[in-house]
Amino acid sequence: MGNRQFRTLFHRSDSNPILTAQAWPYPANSVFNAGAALVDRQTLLLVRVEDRRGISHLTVARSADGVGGWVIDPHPTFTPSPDTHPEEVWGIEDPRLTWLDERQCWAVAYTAYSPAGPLVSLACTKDFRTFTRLGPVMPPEDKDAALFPIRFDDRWAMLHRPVATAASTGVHIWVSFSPDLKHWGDHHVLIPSRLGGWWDARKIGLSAPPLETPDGWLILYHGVRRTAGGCLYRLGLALLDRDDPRRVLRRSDEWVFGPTEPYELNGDVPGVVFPCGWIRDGDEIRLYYGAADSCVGLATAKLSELLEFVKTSPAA
Ligand code: BMA
Repeated sequence: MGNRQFRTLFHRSDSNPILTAQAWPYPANSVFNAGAALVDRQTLLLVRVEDRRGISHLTVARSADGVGGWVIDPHPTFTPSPDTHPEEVWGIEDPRLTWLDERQCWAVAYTAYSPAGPLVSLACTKDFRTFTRLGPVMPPEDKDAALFPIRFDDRWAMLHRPVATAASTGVHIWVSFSPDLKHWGDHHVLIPSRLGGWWDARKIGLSAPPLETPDGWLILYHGVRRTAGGCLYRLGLALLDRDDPRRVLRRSDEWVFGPTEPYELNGDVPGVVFPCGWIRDGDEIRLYYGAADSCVGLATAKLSELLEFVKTSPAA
């Protein structure tokens, strides 16, 4: 008899959900889909906060151990600026954070919700107090973007997820390049969504930013399964070539993390786990994810186990 269990790579924190709207210092409908960074040896989450209008902004929460004792900014930290950036009139959402050593700043790739649809915007910050906008970098509809921390042959690279409305086989993760973070081109489909009954059929998108490892760039992405009971958001892994992020080396067939707990199955959007950030601490990975578009959960994994799993996944 073989092993009758699927392998568990990610382990939920006993403290879940670690951040909720009830614990927020000001009125919030929901707090979810947080970007993550290690800043001054503290874990910093840039949390998406949705108000009762339905408009989102981003607020910083800090913790010494990344699990509890969160100190949350008493007011919204990074807010939409529709007067100067009309594309943000319906809010800013789902930030992914990347440290750019060359510029000595954190890049924030976020979704600006414009009347023409969601699009990708970039901003930079050194202190998570003031943010300098680079403005919109991808037209609608496009979201789920993150920068790589380094240049490849002198060019910055970004993963993102455009949506083509014409008869298409689904929406895929793309990679694009830029000399200056402002002008983007040389667009390639990188990870296509699958078809039919697959867990990641027709709609996928990047989750946390690409993580550099000796084996290549570890990619965590979400796949959306449409069911009669609604959509299920689950996570899979892929590995990109370290020197050429246009090359997918491996891609997991099976999803590795999905909604099972009450706080993931009940909320504004049931059946969703949606990470926007992870933090590496030695061999430990701490994954921060939005649960049911309502609260923030934490799951941990061993990087060595994730790599072992993805390296034994099919060649892409
Ligand atoms: C996606 C994004 C996320 C959200 C998810 C589930 O399209 O809009 O912000 O968490 O849907 O509702």
